[in-house]
Amino acid sequence: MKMTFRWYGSDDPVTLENIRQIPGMTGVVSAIYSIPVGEVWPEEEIVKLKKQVEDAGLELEVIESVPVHEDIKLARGDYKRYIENYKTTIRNLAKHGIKCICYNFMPVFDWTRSRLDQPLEDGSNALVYYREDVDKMDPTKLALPGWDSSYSTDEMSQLIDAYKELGEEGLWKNLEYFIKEIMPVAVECDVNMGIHPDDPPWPIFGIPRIITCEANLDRFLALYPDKHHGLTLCSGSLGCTNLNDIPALIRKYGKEGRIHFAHIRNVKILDDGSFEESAHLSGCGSLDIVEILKAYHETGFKGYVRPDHGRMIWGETGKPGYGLYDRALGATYMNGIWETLEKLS
Ligand code: DNO
Repeated sequence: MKMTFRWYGSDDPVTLENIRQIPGMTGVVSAIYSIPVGEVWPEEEIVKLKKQVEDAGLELEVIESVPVHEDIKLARGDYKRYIENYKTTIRNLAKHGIKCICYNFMPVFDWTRSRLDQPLEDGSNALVYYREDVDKMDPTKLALPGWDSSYSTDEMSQLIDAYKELGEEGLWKNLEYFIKEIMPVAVECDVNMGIHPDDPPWPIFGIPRIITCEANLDRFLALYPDKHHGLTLCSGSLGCTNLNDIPALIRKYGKEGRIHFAHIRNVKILDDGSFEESAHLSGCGSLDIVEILKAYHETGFKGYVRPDHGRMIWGETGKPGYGLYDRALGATYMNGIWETLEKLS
């Protein structure tokens, strides 16, 4: 495996120099944030980003994410042009050494939480999803980091209605169309595409979500029978429900060579199905991180790993989930487990 760290570009309070000093870090996963969703990523911009990362002594082989325009997910408006743009972006990225692209097919909202700075018992704070609070939220007036904030309340409300009307099967159909269009290009360019599961893996606000469980991951992978068509297996997204057995999913899809990128984090599942993001250590949450790494190890995983969301600790402020300290602790913990597994095998 290759240990990486998410970096949000020059505006990220966590610098490349900080990241370089985390033991065992090979590179960052990043994106070009200035390009409107749906437009082509120009080669000059890619070269600039790559050079900036490499000058700091790190690699850039993974992009998280190339976002998918809502019109593609709804198969409406300019979606054919956006799909052509997506293909050009894959080609442009491949020309400059990108080997893996992470994306998602979540309607409107990427990850959803009820609070981004819930104080925990130990004085740190973390992202949480309390069902009761989410049920009271008005989705047309929400803004969370990582979401497209360019919609007005009216536009948001229309968008949500369009997805309600589309329903799960409609979304599957549009996903299938998109995959069958882009995958031949990814195969030709030898780029691994890793879809990120829906977070959380259940429908919210009446909007369908489909990348949620084993049966749906099977259905997704069957859409295109080539290893380049694969997963970003996110332990924290799929793992915030007991219905998903993460080590079993890793063993299954890992053996098939379909996991290209591993997001590893822990979550504490609460009795009513709510969850709190916890420190990576197994004892702090509901997931067994040693078992997760064992599953990757057993299947000979050679892909990219990154510590996922961390808590805010030691007074750090910054992008929720993406501070330096707790993610660095997570990476170090995982490197320790991996080294042990290597030496014991
Ligand atoms: C959350 C992230 C996601 C992920 C996208 C991939 O912190 O894991 O926002 O980057 O869903 O497209």
